[in-house]
Parts: sequence; structure tokens; C-alpha cells
Amino acid sequence: MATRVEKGEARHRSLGLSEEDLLGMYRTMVTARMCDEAQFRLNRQGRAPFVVPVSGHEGCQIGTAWALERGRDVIVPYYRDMAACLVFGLTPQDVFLGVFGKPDDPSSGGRQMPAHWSSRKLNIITGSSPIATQIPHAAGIAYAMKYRGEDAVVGCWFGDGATSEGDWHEGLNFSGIHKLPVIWVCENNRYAISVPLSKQMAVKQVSMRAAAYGFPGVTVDGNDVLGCYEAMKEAVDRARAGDGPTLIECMTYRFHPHTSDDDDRTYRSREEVDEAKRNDPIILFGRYLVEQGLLREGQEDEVRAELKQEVDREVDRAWDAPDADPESALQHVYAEAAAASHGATGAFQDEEEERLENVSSEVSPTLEDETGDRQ
Ligand SMILES: Cc1ncc(C[n+]2csc(CCOP(=O)(O)OP(=O)(O)O)c2C)c(N)n1
Ligand SMILES: [Mg+2]
Repeated sequence: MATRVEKGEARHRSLGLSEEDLLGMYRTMVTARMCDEAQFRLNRQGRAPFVVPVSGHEGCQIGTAWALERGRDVIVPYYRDMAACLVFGLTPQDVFLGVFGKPDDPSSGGRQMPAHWSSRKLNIITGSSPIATQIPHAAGIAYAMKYRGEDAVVGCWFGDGATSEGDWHEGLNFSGIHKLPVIWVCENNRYAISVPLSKQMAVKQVSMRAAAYGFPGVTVDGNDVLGCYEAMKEAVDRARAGDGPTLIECMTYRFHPHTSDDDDRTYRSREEVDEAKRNDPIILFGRYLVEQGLLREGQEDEVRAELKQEVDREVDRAWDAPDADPESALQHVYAEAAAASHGATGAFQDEEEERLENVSSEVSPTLEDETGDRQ
């Protein structure tokens, strides 16, 4: 039995988080880590051609995503956001269907590279591979929400490298002008592949740039899950109240190379990586849960073993799932009319057909700006 300690001024309570929330956050963090370790193993075994690691970023992704509401809000993640997507309802099974390029992969039916997360059902918006292209998408979605009077907000994540792109400036500027209900979350891991921060910007922090767009910018410790939650909750409340965007910069670190195709020994010392691992957000949050009496001393290893077993089971299920019909290779890659005759199968296909039916029966509204001019 866990020994209950006097909670007194427990930080999570003042943030309105229940014990159930805390354990849910912790288990999601560990699940993401187990998925990451499994996908790297599969890569080395030659079963997964390309993987994008999340390890090190779980704290800031889960802390921020937890403050949004599933089924109501919309998330616009980037490739490193496996953990944020798990919060929004993507499952380890979905992750590995994508890793293996299976037709039931909810993100793209195996058409996109892995880690290009997407689910219409879960309000997860797909991204393109060029960095920062999701930023104008997120601003546009937030504009549509405001225009339609929808009671929801957009959460959009990106790396520090993305903030050097023109798309980033345009999206943030537009969101500031129109006071859009969007929260911009930068996962600052100090590198854009091999390019360090000092070669990307002449200011100290990404958050300083928010001033140029007319909304608040804050920097938080990305290894402090509750700190990330707190900053995001405040930003979500602001957005829901109609007070516009916030830029949150989470200082984090990726423990693995950029992707399975990268060799980070060419640009980072092993000492630097080891130092970062000492501040592993999973270890720090596990300690907090032990202090709060929510986990027994040493129970972290049991949770890890239990979730590893679950993830390994999902890897096997995804591996055994049917492969795509070779005849369907062109579907969703070229025009629908040409692809339809190739008869793809799978859950992604069913959803896509339903979407196309809905699109053709919808009348698109004409947007007007605040002066009433048609655009
Ligand atoms: C426009 C564009 N330029 C370059 C690339 C190649 N590229 C892919 S990921 C990446 C690094 C992005 O770094 P950052 O935004 O900091 O995210 P991180 O990978 O560190 O999480 C680059 C340069 C690309 N995909 N698109
Ligand atoms: Mg980076």
C-alpha cells in the first residue's frame, strides 16, 4: 500500500488536477516512452523503416495537451508529438499501424511518412513535412472557429527551428491581429536537427517574440509537467474568454537523434545528452507522485513493466494487421477519380469515403472580415 503523506499545499490541487489526472498523465508519459523504445528497436531490426523519437519531450507535450478538452478542442501537432496525440485519444495500436504503413493507419492509411499524425474523429489535424506549414493552418482553423462562434480553441505545437520560418511569423501575426483562440506551444530542444539555437535566432528566448505580435509569451521548464500544465491552462482560459493567443515556450531536450536516420554524435557531446537525461521528466514526475503518496517507492518500475507489456502486445497486433492491397498503391496519392478504381480497403478508406460524401454535400460559407468585406 502507498503511504499517504499530508498533502497540504499540493501543487496539483491548486491547479485543479485530481489524483486520477496525475496518474493518467504519468501513465500516458510512460506509454509514449515505451512506444518510442519499441519503435527504435523495430527500426534496428529492420521492421520499421523510419521513426521519429519523442523521448525527453513527454513532459511538455502531456502537460500542455492535458489542459485542452478532447472532443471539443482541435490540436495541430508536429511530427514529434506522439505523446500529445496519445492524450487526445490516439492509441499505441494506431502509432504502430502508422510505423508499419498499414491500410488501417488512421493518419493516412499508410500513405504518409510515420509521425504525420491525423484523426478526423479525434480533432487531430494532419501536417505536411515542410517545417511550420501547420502554423497558418492552426491560425486559419482558429479564425474559422471565431467566425462561426464555436466554443473551442486550437492548440498548436512546433519546434524551435520552426520559429525561423516565414510561415511561423505569418501565422502568429495573423492570430494576434484577429485575437484568435489559439495557443502556440514551442518545444524548444535547442536544435533543429544539427543546427543549434545560436544559429537560428539572435534573441535569448522564443517567447520574447510574442511581444511583436501583441500577445503574452512565457518560457517554462519543459521537464516540469505541472508547470507546463499551469501555463497552458492559463492560456486556454484566456483563449476561451476571447482574449486571444498565447505563446508558450517549453525548454526541453530530445534524448535520441532527430530521427532514426540521424547521427547526433556529430553535433552533440555525450556529456550534454547524459546531463539532460538526469532531468528526465518521467523520473521527476514519478518522484512527485511518490512524494504525494500516489505511487509506492519503486512502483515506477512496475508501471513501466506493465505498460511495456501492453505496448509490445500492440506492436504484435499492428504487425499482424493486413497489409495494403498493392492495387491500392495510388489511392490518396493522385486524384480521387483515378484512385477510386483501384479499390483500397481499411478503416482509413471508410472514413475517407464518408468525408468525401460530406464535403460534396456541404455549402462552404463565405468568410467576411471584421469590416463586413467579403474575402
Ligand atoms: C521548410 C523545411 N526546411 C527543412 C526541413 C528539414 N527538416 C526537417 S525537421 C527539421 C528540424 C526542425 O527542428 P525543430 O523545429 O526545432 O523541431 P525538432 O525536430 O527539434 O523537434 C528540419 C530542418 C523541412 N522539413 N522543411
Ligand atoms: Mg528543435
